[in-house]
Amino acid sequence: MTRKMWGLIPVLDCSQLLRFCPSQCKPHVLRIATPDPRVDSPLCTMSDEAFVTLATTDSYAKGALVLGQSLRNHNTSKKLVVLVGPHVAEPCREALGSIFDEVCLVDVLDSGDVAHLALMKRPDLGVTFTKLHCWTLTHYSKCVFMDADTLVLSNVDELFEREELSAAPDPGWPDCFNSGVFVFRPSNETHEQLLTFCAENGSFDGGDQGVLNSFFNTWATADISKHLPFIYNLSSIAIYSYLPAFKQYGHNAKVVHFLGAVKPWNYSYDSQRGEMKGHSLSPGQGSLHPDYLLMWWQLYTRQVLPLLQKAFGETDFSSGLEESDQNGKLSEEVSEQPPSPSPASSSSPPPPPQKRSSEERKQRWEAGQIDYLGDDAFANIEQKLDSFLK
Ligand SMILES: [Mn+2]
Repeated sequence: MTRKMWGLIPVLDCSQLLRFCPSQCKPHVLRIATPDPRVDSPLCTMSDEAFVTLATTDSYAKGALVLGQSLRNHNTSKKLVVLVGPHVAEPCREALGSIFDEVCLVDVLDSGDVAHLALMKRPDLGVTFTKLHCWTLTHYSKCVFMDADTLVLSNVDELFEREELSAAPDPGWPDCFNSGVFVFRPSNETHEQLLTFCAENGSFDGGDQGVLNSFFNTWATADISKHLPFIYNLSSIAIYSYLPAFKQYGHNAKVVHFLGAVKPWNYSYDSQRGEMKGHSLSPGQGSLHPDYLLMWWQLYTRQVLPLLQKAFGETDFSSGLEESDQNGKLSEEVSEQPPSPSPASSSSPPPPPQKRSSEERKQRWEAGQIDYLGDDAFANIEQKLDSFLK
């Protein structure tokens, strides 16, 4: 019912946005989508609670689109808000506008206030300051922030029963919370305190997680109800570091977090074969669970890509898709291979993948060179694990 309303939200283009004078902009966030048509409409879901995410680049915008759509697919009753940085292209914002209730442009450089001053002092923390802007969404009483590299597997509206600041433990240092998913209460006062704190103390990890853990520094010990179960922020890193626990509890997972340097959108996908292509990876860098990765790509190709194609129109953009030609051979893969020595060999089938001995595989695994899409695919690991557990 509410979905029909999205078409009514006017999305302003860049020139329209420029008419907003930054110095007159009292709120820290420019709301691109005007709320008026919704407020007056009886069809509108009245919710003063929202899921909030952040996209600072076009790649992260893809992540935000997938996350937003996954929340819609699981029938959230909450509003969806995306904060976008100034570098996100107009067509991406337009696509975001068809999934999110609000697309808010955050330009810390233009905010002319505490945020700007903080940025002058700590220019390295630009993205962090952009994320902290979520505290200025004071037209909501409570929000759940979710990183654009998360994916929702079931309805998670119950998170709104929690208080600020609720979050799940970080898999790397469980006395810290992971800032990929957290419950917070928007407040201009908290926002200013956070910025001042940030400008004065910096961030011990260079990002928002360091700042937030230093600021909400009693999280580990004060109130267990603020510890979200790990199933609300399951990272692939944790899956591989404690597989038996994943086998025991993994099926309850509600939110997957693609932590780490390699994100789902850094892979490419053959939609005809329904396969991931991991060749953009250097070995050992990635640690994404193939099943969740596939889920991300399926949602992206079915529900997000059409929106991007519509918004970009004739303009080229990187879809991340690879097309198989009639022979079922990947065109992009072919172009990456060295030229064939003779025309005859180019039509012969590709050689079977090299079989590694189990000792060699073990060595590669221990050296961090894990073949997540091949020998070390989750199905194979699970099989091995089953043989131990039986
Ligand atoms: Mn993240």
